[in-house]
Amino acid sequence: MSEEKTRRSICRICHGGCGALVTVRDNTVVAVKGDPESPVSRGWMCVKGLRSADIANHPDRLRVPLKRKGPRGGNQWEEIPWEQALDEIAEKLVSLRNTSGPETIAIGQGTGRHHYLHTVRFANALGTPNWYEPGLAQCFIPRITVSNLTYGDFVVADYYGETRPACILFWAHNPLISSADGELAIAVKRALQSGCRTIAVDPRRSETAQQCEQWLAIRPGTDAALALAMIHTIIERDLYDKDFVEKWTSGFAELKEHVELFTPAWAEGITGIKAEDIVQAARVYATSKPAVLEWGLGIEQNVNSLQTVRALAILRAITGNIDVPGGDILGMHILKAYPTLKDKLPAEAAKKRLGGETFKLLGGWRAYMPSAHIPALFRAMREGDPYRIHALLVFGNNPLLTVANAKGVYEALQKLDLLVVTDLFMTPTAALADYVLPAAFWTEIEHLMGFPLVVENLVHAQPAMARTGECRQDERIMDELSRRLGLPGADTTYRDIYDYQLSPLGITFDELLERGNCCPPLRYRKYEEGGFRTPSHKVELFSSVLKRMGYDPLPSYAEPPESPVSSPDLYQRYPFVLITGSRKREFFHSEHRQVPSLRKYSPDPCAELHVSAAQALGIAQGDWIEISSPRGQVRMRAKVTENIHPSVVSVEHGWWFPERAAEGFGLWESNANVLTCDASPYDPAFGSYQLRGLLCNVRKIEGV
Ligand SMILES: Nc1nc2c(c(=O)[nH]1)N[C@H]1C(S)=C(S)[C@@H](COP(=O)(O)OP(=O)(O)OC[C@H]3O[C@@H](n4cnc5c(=O)[nH]c(N)nc54)[C@H](O)[C@@H]3O)O[C@H]1N2
Ligand SMILES: Nc1nc2c(c(=O)[nH]1)N[C@H]1C(S)=C(S)[C@@H](COP(=O)(O)OP(=O)(O)OC[C@H]3O[C@@H](n4cnc5c(=O)[nH]c(N)nc54)[C@H](O)[C@@H]3O)O[C@H]1N2
Ligand code: SF4
Ligand SMILES: [Mo]
Repeated sequence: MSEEKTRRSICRICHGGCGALVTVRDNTVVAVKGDPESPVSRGWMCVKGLRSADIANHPDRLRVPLKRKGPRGGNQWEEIPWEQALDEIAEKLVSLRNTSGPETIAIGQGTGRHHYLHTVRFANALGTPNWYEPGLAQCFIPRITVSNLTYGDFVVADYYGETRPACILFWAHNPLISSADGELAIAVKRALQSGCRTIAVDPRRSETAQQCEQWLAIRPGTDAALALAMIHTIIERDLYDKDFVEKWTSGFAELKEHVELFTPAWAEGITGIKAEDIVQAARVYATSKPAVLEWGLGIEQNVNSLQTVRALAILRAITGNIDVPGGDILGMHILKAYPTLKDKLPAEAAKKRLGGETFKLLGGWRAYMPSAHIPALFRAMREGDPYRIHALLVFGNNPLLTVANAKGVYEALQKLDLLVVTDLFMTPTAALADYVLPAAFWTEIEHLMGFPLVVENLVHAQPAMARTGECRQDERIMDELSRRLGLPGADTTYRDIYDYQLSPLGITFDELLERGNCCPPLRYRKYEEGGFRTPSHKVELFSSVLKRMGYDPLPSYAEPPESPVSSPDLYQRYPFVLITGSRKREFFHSEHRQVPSLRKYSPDPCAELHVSAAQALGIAQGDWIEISSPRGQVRMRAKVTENIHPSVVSVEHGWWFPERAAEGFGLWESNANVLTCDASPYDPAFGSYQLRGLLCNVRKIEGV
C-alpha cells in the first residue's frame, strides 16, 4: 500500500472558493478537510465539500466512455476506448460542420464550472455562436453586465478586508446557504457576528433573513418597485452621499426627476410592503456606513431583470458604497483575461447566434460573454426554426432539470442527430445521449481559479491528486477534439493558458501549485486613478450606453406577465404565487441525490407553504401535495411554515431519483421545471424568463 499524501486545494462543488486539504492514497481521496490557512474560508467547508470523498468515490461514477446501443434513451450502452469515442465524435462534427454549418452544432455547459471559459474558447474555435449555460440570462449575467454598464466593473462585498460592513442589505439572496459567487457562507456569518445592521428582502424568511433585524416579505417579481421607492426616499430625505454623487456620478438630476412619483406608498400597493417599512429600510441602508448590498438570484429570474438589477446598482452608488473598505468593491483582476479566441468566430457566424440580434446584452456584440438564448436554441432543435440544430455537446449541464419547460427540452433532445454528454454521473440528460464521456471531479483536475469569480482579487491553484477510472478533465476532452478537428489554438493546452494568465504575477502554474494561492492586499477607491471604466468615467446613474442601444437609460417597474395583477383570470384557478429553486445546503442544483451522506438530510422533494394556506387546504406537515401550474404538475412533501409570505409557495428545483433508473429516474414527478415556462415575453435586453413569481395551485394528494 502506498503512502498517504495531503495537499492544499480548492473546492469546486459549487462556484467554489473554500480552501481544502485533500488526502489521497493510491489515487483515491481518503479525506477532505477545511484548510485553516485559506485566506477566505479559514478552515470552514460546507456539508457538500466535507463529503467530497463520498462523491469522488461513489460507485455510480461514470468511469469509461459509453456509446449508445439500441434506441435513444433505452439505457443500453457499449463501453468504448477514449480514442474511438473522440475519433467518432470528431468525424461526425466535421461532417456536420461541412454539410450544415458550424452553427448547427450547439454547446451546453453547467454553471460556473472550472471549464467555463475553455468551453467558450472551444465554441469560438469551432465557429459556432450557439453555446449556452443555464444560468446566464437567468443568473449572474444581468448583475455582471449592469455593474459594467453602471460602474465599469463588477462589485463584490468586502468581507475579506479589515473594515467590516456596518450594514448588509440581503436582496433576494441567501448566502448562508448558497455561498454564491464568492460570498462564502462563513464570511457572511463572520460579518453578521460582528454586529452590523441587517435587512432581508425575500418572500421567505430564509436562513439569512432569520438572522436579520428587518425582513421585508416582498411579493415575488416586484423588486424594482421597492428599489425605486428606496431611491426616492434616499433622495427626497437627503440621505444620499452628496460628495460622491457630485464628484463621481452622472445623470443624478435625471434620476431625481425620474423617481419623483415612485413613492413608498406607490410601492406598498405593488410589493405588499408597508410604506413605513420601506422608509425605515432606506434610512438604515443609507445611513449605516459602510454598507453592502448583497444581491442574489431572485432579481434576475423575471422578465424585467435589466431594470430591476439597474435599480439596485443605483442604490449602491447614491449611498457612496462603491469601492470603499467594508462596502461593495470593484475587482482587482490580478489574472490576464482567459483567451477565449473571440476573434476566431467570424462576424457572419456571430450574426447567426440564436436570439443574439433580439437580446443584445445576452448575445449581441456588446454582451459581456455573448451566448445563445436558451428558449430560442431549444425551439430551433424542436422546430428547425430559423434553422435546425443538429448536434449538442454538453459539458456538465442537466437541462432536463435546470432549464424552463422541461417537456420542451425533452422533445428537443429527441430530435438531435448527435448528443454527447460529459458528466460525473449518468443523469436523465446523459441517458438520452449517443455518447456519454466520464468527467473528472475537482480532486482530479488541474485548475487555476481567480476568486471571487469575475473580479479575481486572489488566485488559487488546484492540483490533480486523485484518479477515477478513465475520467478526464473537460478541458482535456475539448483540447483532444480540437486537435482532431484541426481548430485554431489546438496546440495551446489549458496548462499553457494558466501560465499565460499568471504572467502579470511573475509566477508559473507549477510554482503556484507549490504555494497554493497568491493573495495580494486589497486596494480601494481604484477609480480615483483614471475614473470609472464607463464612457463618462463616472458611475452612470443615467446609462448612456443603454440609451444608445434603445433600452431605458433609467430603471422602471414592470408587472410580471403572469401574476395576480396581470392575469386575474388565471389567478382564480392558480391562487398562489410560485417561486422555485431556493437553494438547499446539501444539494447543488440537480446533483447529489445519489450520495447517501447528503440525501439523508432531504430524502424527498419539498414545497414550502404558509401555515394559513395549509390550514385552509387541510394540509399537514409532511403530507404529499400536488403543485400545479398552467404547464403541468409535480408532487412534493409539504413543509408548513410561518417563514414565508402567506400567498407564496416555494418549490425545490433539480429533483430526480437516481435510484430509479429503470423508470426513467422519475424525471417528471417532482421536476420544478415542469411548472415553468420558456415562452415570451422575455426581458428585452437579456431574454430572461420567469422562474420565480409565476402562478400555481396546491392540493393535498389523498391516500398516500
Ligand atoms: N447549496 C447550494 N448552493 C448553491 C447552489 C445550489 O444549487 N445549492 N446554486 C448556486 C447558483 S448557480 C446560484 S445562482 C446561487 C443562488 O443563490 P442565491 O442568490 O442565494 O439564490 P437562491 O437561494 O436561489 O434565492 C435567494 C432567495 O431569493 C428568494 N426569492 C425568490 N423569488 C424572489 C423575488 O422575486 N424577490 C426577492 N426579493 N426574493 C426572491 C428566495 O426565497 C430565496 O430565499 O447559489 C449557488 N449556490
Ligand atoms: N426552476 C428553476 N430552475 C433553475 C434555477 C431555479 O432557481 N429554478 N436555477 C438556475 C440556475 S441559477 C442555474 S445556474 C442552473 C444550473 O444548472 P446546471 O448547471 O445544469 O446544474 P447542475 O444540476 O449542477 O448540472 C450540472 C451537471 O454537471 C455535472 N458536473 C459536476 N461537475 C462537473 C464537471 O467538472 N464536469 C462535468 N462535465 N460535469 C460536471 C453534474 O453531475 C450535473 O449533472 O439551474 C437553473 N435552473
Ligand atoms: S461552499 Fe462551495 S466551495 Fe465551499 S465547501 Fe461548500 S461546495 Fe465547496
Ligand atoms: Mo446560477
